[in-house]
Amino acid sequence: MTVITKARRYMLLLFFFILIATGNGLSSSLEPGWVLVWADEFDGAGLPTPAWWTFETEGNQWGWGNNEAQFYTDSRLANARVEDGRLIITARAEPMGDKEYTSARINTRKIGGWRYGRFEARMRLPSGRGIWPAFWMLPVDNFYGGWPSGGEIDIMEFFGFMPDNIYCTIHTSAYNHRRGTQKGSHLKVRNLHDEYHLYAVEWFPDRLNFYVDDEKVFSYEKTEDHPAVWPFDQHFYAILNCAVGGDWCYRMGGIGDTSFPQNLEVDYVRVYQWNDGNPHTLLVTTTEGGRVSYEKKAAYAPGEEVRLRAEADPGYKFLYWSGGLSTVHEKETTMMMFHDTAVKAHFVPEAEMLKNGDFELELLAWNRWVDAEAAAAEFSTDQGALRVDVNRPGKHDWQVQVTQAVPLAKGKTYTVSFAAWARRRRQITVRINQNHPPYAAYAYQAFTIDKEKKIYNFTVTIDKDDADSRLEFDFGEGRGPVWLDNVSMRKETE
Ligand SMILES: [Ca+2]
Ligand SMILES: [Ca+2]
Repeated sequence: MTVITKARRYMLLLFFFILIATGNGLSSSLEPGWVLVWADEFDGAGLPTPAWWTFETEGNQWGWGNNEAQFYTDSRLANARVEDGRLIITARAEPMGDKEYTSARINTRKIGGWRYGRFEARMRLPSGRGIWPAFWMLPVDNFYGGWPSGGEIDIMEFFGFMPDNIYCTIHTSAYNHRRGTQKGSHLKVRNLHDEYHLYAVEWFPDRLNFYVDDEKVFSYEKTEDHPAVWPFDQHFYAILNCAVGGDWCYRMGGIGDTSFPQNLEVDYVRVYQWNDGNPHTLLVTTTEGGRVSYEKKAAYAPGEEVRLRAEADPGYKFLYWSGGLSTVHEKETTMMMFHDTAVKAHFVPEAEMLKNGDFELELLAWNRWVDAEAAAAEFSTDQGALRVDVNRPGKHDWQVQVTQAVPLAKGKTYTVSFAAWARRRRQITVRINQNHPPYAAYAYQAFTIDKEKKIYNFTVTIDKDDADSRLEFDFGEGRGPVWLDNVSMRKETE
């Protein structure tokens, strides 16, 4: 379920007012326009609710980009448990994998994320050098590419080597810590470890305001209508974790003799949407191949729930939503009207294996990679097509590549087609290959493309089963911009 039902919401609201009435540590200054749409009060016992929370472990191999010292476990009570009305994430000094510490990192991505709203968590923080708890947000769909292009919202970060300081930060492709240009601020807060404090961000279409309790720490404004500056127009999900170590920590003297275990205690996470009191319009469109049924109205009351059901025509399948719903949302879903909203349902022919082959959703579903020691390239979308600017060609075509994962079945025939053009006549290569080392090719073909946009295709029968393979476009052998559009890969049906 993606959105809580009316009854559940009413209960939450009631609960919320009772808390205000009893003065139970809640921000008393919460403006009445905020409507609670989702919450986890952590009232149960055991693991955090599996329907809402996913344990993240895939970065254990590579240290999550910061050489972090912990091994995040999956569904292990010793590292994440709900107890006495709280979530407790525990960092422990114990070897696991090739790490010396264990901990947990959980996210709400499977709910589908939220666009705009107030996101808050009431938390009591662990302490000690090397301890790095965070409450933060990442995009559900990488429309603008991987980190940092998609954006990151750090509602609360605490670094054990900087006692009493809470950091609020945003990262985008123009402003990020890799460049040392991230935007943010910090606030001195007392009793971070003995008392609960409320950490919140209020996210509007044109600004992000960060708070600790009632105090505003930082505000980031949309100064330019460009995703490099403002990628915050997509759905984001929440993350809670307690990291240990990390590059900044090592530069500041390391983990030292901090005592373990250390607990991050979370009383609740709540998500609100802003009710501006106005009715809102809903525009529903579809691609070819299906329709959407819902109750059509000229305007919807603020907060009104609209049930949407996408239905594919014969020979087509539903792929995902875009606009007011993220691609995680099911084909039958409910949305609440807090903004004028446009939603689009995407359908493709049943035999189609690719997502976003028309680049209508920017770079969604496409992976980009450059062998940075040999070549340099930038990827963007340009008038609805993929644009690859090869600034420094490599020795090999595969040193600049765009890929999408596809499963292959032995004995099946596949047809790849695409439109391509380039500023100067050149070659590109299309490969169907392993999506894992040693990236062996099952099939490949080189194409000569020129200034004129043309459609190319090739058909191949694959002699192996491989669930983890991919379609790969290689651009590394020529300089200058290349465009790609309407990419399709279809499995021949008997
Ligand atoms: Ca609670
Ligand atoms: Ca297109």
